[in-house]
Amino acid sequence: MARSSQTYIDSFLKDFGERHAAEPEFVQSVREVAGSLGGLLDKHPEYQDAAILERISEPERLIQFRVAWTDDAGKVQINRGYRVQFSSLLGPYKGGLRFHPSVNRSVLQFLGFEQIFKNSLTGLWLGGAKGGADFDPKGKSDAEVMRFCQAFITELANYIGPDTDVPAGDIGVGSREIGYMFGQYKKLAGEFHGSLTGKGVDWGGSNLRPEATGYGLVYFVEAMLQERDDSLDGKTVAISGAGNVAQYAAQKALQQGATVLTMSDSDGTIYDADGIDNEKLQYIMKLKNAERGRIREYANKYETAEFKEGQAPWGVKADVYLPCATQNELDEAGAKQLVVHKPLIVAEGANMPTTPEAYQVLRQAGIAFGPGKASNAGGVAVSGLEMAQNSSRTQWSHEDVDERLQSIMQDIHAKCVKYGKDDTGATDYVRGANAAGFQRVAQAMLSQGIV
Ligand code: NDP
Ligand code: 2IT
Repeated sequence: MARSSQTYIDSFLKDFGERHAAEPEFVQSVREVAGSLGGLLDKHPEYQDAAILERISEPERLIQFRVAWTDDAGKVQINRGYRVQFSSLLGPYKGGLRFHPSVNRSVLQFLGFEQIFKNSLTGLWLGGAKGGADFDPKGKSDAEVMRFCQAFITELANYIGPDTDVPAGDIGVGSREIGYMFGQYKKLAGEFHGSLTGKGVDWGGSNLRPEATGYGLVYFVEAMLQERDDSLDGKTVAISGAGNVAQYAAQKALQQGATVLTMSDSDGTIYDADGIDNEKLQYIMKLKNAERGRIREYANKYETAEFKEGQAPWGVKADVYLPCATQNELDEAGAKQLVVHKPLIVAEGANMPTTPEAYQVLRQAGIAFGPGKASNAGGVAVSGLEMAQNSSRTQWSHEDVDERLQSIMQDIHAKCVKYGKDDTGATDYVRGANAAGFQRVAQAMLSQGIV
């Protein structure tokens, strides 16, 4: 006999929190999802009986391995590598690889858990996974990065494949790293197939994969604005981060007629009151992607800009905020700074950049909030399209992929509205995204039996 949903969720979260006391990010992400499911579990008592929540919050497999490599000075270096194969309910395990010193089991389990529901929302056949290593690419030579990537993928190679598990990029893993890993993987496998996404467009990659997360984020924001008969045209946008997601979010925001005021990295924020236009964005792309420089250099080049050392962009007044750097970068203090500017929207390009306390501040201020598993799903969606193109040995045009991406983001937005609309007619995008993503997973789990 099922208990009341809320009692059940509370008791589940209490047990989960105790079992994972040393994994705060993982607990945070599970809390966020489970906390949204009251209404859905009321309607589906069978989910409780089948222990869907208990099963889906336990990774199917967690692989940890040693990565040994040699630096340019000939010194032996050791890093810890991981792959969390979280759920294969909806397709091959799918999710990025992160190379950053902060990588650990907690961070990767949170990211893998998020990925299950994000991938579910895309409507594609994608399971959920995440992986990476506590390797810091900053300050490493190209040759060192190549040797590390080769050592890393040599260990992971036995566990991945086009129908098994398909990694891609994330923080610290871009086209350079995917190239080195693909080269080594292909040599080991003796076959050329789509076992990684984010490949170069001339050697198996999809058009628009580099742009997809940032562009998808802006398409999602446009859909949110359209709900209130508004658009990005003429709006000001503050972006955090200066990496892959931030760069292409900025590019698409400019195309939509917005003014981009900020970008940042872990040293601080550049604020350009005149706006970061296309030419200035090209400079940032070259600075970050080719020269691997720091965002502060922008303020040396452009007099209109100010570098705010050690600060995030939340103190700058804007209509739309797009956190695109990392988890928990928008905290309660940041949210309090931000709400003073009475923005329309905060939408997450990064995974879980908003702390639960910050989210409450935004919610109480009535700011529309796009949660990452919905708003940043464009990247993995185009990865899914890359897999489809690889399987059929074809390549779709830029326009074709863009059309599909727009349609997927609008579809995700519609699901959030369908599952998240409350009695007042307002949409709770967090509840909508979690309930819609969870339901597809839960139905698959019921159908596939206890395995
Ligand atoms: P990149 O490595 O290209 O860029 C990361 C950016 O975030 C850099 O500007 C980096 O600054 C900043 N950053 C990283 N860690 C921190 C930190 N601890 N504090 C402050 N700034 C930090 O990564 P992506 O753009 O690919 O990823 C950004 C976010 O988007 C991540 O949360 C990722 O999980 C998420 N995401 C990425 C997708 C993708 O397709 N790439 C898809 C969906 C989500 P610095 O150089 O100083 O470290
Ligand atoms: O967080 C994410 O969705 C990603 N890093 C992209 C994953 C993917 O497989 O393209």
